[in-house]
Amino acid sequence: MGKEPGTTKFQVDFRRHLRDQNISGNLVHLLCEIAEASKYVINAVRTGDLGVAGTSNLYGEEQLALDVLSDRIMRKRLMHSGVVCNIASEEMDEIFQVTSNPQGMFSVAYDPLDGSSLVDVNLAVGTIVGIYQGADMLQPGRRMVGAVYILYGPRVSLVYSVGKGVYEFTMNQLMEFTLTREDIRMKPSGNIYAPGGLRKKYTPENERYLRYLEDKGAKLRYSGGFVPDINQILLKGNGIFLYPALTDTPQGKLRLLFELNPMAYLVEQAGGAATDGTTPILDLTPGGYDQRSPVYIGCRDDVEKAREFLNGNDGTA
Ligand code: FDP
Repeated sequence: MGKEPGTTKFQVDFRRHLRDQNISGNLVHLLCEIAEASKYVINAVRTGDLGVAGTSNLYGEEQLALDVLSDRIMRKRLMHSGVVCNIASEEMDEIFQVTSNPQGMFSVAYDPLDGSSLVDVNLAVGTIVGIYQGADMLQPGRRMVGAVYILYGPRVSLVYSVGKGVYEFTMNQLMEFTLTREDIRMKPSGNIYAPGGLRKKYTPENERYLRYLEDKGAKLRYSGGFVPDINQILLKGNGIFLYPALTDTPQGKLRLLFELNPMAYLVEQAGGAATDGTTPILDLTPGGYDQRSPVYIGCRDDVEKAREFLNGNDGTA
């Protein structure tokens, strides 16, 4: 809080903003703990060891020392928050139970360092978090009580929603998050596209959809990091990100609990949409913590168009 040197604008910090949102004190506390943890993660990203950890995660992916460290930072903070009963992380093999009494507690699913293959080339990465009331995380994402991501780019920003709109905070020189955008809204349709996965493995329906986007003049904007790619689309209010089913991986790549649900929650809150091609992402019931899903996420009309192409209703069949 207070005035930033050189400006006359009153800075609204994260905690103060949350207190005005009419949400429980426990949820305010949890969100502030997540924001605090991100300060240590960015410090690790900026100065930590870029090498491999010599371990692999649940998906058989080699873990970087930074993946392991970021995971530890997040987990410790959540464990000691006093308001979390269960923790699931993309980097852990099983659920970490903090307490067996979920009364008044939250469960948290997170990806501590998404896009970590970009760390060694100094591109933007992020942390993604989904918050559930009680002990159960294997329920449709629509039942989440909040979602957050933190983007570690040239600046550090935090975007969150607790179902009352989407807000962006940016870290200042004192490492405080101050409000930079309120009530972020997406346009009905856009002209940016971010297509994940190898294109030669796209199915004919997906290939036709991509051609449709290109023919309508959409610009390619794909960094290979889910957080910065979604951040661009969400904050510009413009465009679509897709990671479709590939011919050899029908479930695509991205994980429902750790990546898709939190982003779908934020994008829907901003007036956008997210589907797996048939069903809204937030209505999918996860079969397990490691469930993946194809995804089309962004401006409402562009997502609807993807659904039409995938279901053969695009007029070309
Ligand atoms: P990464 O493997 O670098 O961690 O799910 C992780 C992710 O990156 C996303 O951040 C990104 O959108 C996607 O994978 C990129 O996958 P492709 O390289 O197959 O496009």
